[in-house]
Amino acid sequence: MTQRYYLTTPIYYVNDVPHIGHAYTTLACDVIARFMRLDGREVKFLTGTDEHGQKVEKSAAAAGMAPKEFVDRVSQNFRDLAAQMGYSNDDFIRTTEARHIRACQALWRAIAANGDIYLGHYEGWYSVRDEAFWAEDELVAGADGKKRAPTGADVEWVREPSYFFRLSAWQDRLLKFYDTHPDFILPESRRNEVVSFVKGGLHDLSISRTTFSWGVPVPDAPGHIMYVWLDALTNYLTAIGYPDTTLEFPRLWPADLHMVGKDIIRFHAVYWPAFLMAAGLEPPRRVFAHGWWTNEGQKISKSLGNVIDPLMLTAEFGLDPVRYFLMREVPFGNDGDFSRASMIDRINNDLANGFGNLCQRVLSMIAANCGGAVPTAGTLADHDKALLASAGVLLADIRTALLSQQIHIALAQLWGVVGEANRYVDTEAPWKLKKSDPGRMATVLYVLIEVIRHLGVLLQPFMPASAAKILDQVAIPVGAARSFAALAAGGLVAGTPLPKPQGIFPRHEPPGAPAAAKPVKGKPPLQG
Ligand code: ME8
Repeated sequence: MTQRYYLTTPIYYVNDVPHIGHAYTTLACDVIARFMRLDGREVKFLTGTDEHGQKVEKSAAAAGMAPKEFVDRVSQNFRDLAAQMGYSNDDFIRTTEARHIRACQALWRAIAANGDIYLGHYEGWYSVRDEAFWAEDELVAGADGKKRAPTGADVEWVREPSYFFRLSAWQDRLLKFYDTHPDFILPESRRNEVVSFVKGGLHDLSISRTTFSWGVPVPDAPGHIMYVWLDALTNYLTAIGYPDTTLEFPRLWPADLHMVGKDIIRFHAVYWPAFLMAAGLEPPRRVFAHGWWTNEGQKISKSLGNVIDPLMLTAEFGLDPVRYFLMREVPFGNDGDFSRASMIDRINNDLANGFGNLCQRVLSMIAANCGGAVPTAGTLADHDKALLASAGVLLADIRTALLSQQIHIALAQLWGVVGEANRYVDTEAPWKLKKSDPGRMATVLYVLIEVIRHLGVLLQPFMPASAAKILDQVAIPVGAARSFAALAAGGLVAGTPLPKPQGIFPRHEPPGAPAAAKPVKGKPPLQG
């Protein structure tokens, strides 16, 4: 049976404009989704928008619009971003859809049937910006002396009738679950944080509000609107048809991966598994919380005016180089800083001088010296076999890295082989063999083009368009021959005609700078 892989991004609040942070989370999922598809799995990759709650209601009022009209407009921005970034999501969920209201109410009923919901009175601090309740001892004093949430958001005292979820009763069961599922939360530092939060004791959670109306009505409780996080988290079930057991739900649940930013780990790793277990459902298999991007050392915020627009970035540097930079620059899970200098460094060093140079040297030598066709290999020496073996084990290594969301490691492994292949070109110096030993030259170039085929196939999840160009140039047709299964199935066939080589990874030159020197015809462009 085909293995399945169900992965999700957070659903984004529509009151914000999409920025690099949102693009980052979805990109990480896109890379993993593409990898899993090429690896033969049935993939469902979900993203979408979180459209209910007080925060959205307020933003709509500020824009002078009815909430529904407002969310219809701004949700489109996120849908457009996904399309413009070429993300391969299989669905885009909106929490205002009928299918979602139905799922939320079904989940509520399942939790209530288990006796984990009771009616009470909520009195305490609420932050609309965070859509979160904060305990007195979690508050901090702001610069103006006013109490604030630990996130810096304003808090207000609210008192209203409310339904509660018996979260306090789940403390031991959650701790046991973390214990028996050591990989449920990654990275480990986040897991430790969550475990110590839960060990510190859990309060029952207010899960309905009566003072606003923009949300999912609580079933059989007029005037009560579901807490927006219970509503939002349920999207992961809605999208696979819950509660309808004839749809994808029984096959795809539990989800393999919820990818989130570190800001919302508590909701995903504490509340969500408790809600699910209370409803008799399994928690997801993995919650991975990645780090936070800053811009040239500064927090990214609308008020600082330094929000990075992913589309501007890709317009300047190209989509694939931006994908590479974001996934390679920062160990996935850590915080990262966006700097133009490091972006340009990565483009010129890793892409142009590294991978680009490898392709250009090898393909132009084949074009010039092997009649523009895949060369015929003679007997392979041990070091030829060693390089082919390094390329051969890459798939397994990258798979292992991606199954624990170590995206930067996967790329480092790929580039490790790029480096190894470039060194092999230097030491074998095929341009010297042209006269002295043309048979050996053909063998060396065969080994190299076969390595490039591996690298091109494995690059697809990370840089789809660049990988496609590489594969076009080594004459691998679109389709099954580009799947991972084809890697081991067989090498390039000697004599296959190759198209005229073309540059894959151009250098980034600042506007107005002289163009890089062109390689002299017939000589390899770089030998060092
Ligand atoms: O929290 N660096 O939505 P949201 C990295 N609706 N990632 C960032 C980032 C940054 N500077 N800024 C945002 C919500 N993100 C809820 C989620 S899920 C059931 C409901 C990313 O629009 C990161 O993934 O505030 C973070 O968790 C998410 O955007 C927050 O998106």
